[in-house]
Amino acid sequence: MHKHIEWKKVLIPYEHAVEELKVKFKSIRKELTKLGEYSPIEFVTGRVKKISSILEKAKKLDINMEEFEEKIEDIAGIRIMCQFVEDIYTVVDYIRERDGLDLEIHSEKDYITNYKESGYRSYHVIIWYPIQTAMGPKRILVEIQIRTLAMNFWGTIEHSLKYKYKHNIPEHINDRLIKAADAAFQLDQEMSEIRHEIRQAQKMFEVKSNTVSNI
Ligand code: 0O2
Repeated sequence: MHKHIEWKKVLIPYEHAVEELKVKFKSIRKELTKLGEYSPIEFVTGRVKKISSILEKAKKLDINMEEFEEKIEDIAGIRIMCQFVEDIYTVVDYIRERDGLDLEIHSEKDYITNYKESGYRSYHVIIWYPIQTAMGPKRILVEIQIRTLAMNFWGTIEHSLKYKYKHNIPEHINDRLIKAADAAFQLDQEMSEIRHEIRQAQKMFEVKSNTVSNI
């Protein structure tokens, strides 16, 4: 059996990192909104991977539990949702600009150009993030997933089906899911085509609601 791991202790810095990074990305949106500018970030979520999922992944990747913290890249996960595919790349640029400042880029996975066989689309940036723990400084891996609202809709549903069927989704449902992934991406492309009109309309709506709230 593997060495005994004090999970509660091990996962504290990961929880800490998720909280900090959520605040940082949410504040980009807050700042831009306050300035009356368009935010490429629609909303941000985060989670620490469940212990059972960490163990499952370690088994799948045949990882020794001595080294799981360097090998499992998504123990801490941040998810950034965008309205348009173009916004994803703006957010990726934000992160790249911070490389060497408050984070360090470990790697990038472009599952938009190279979408997965399942139909999964998202852009992943894996970073090293420094954290100050009660025991001193520590550097941990965090996976930042950047995706559109449509990609998120699909991903969330597919994830729950995978969970329901314990990774063995029946073929007829799988076929539908692949079709749905393509349809979601087509929706993203259609929205991109009329992006300027949508943004103008949203701006007009913002001005109007600000005027109303000033009365
Ligand atoms: P949890 O704990 O349930 O949130 P893999 O070997 O396929 O697991 P890979 O290629 O190493 O993954 O992917 P990566 O970049 O490490 O990302 C893993 C995470 O990306 C997953 O977390 C999902 O959040 C997301 N993801 C990757 N592929 C898919 C997919 O086909 N469908 C969905 N819905 N999400 C995917 P977990 O493992 O689900 O973790």
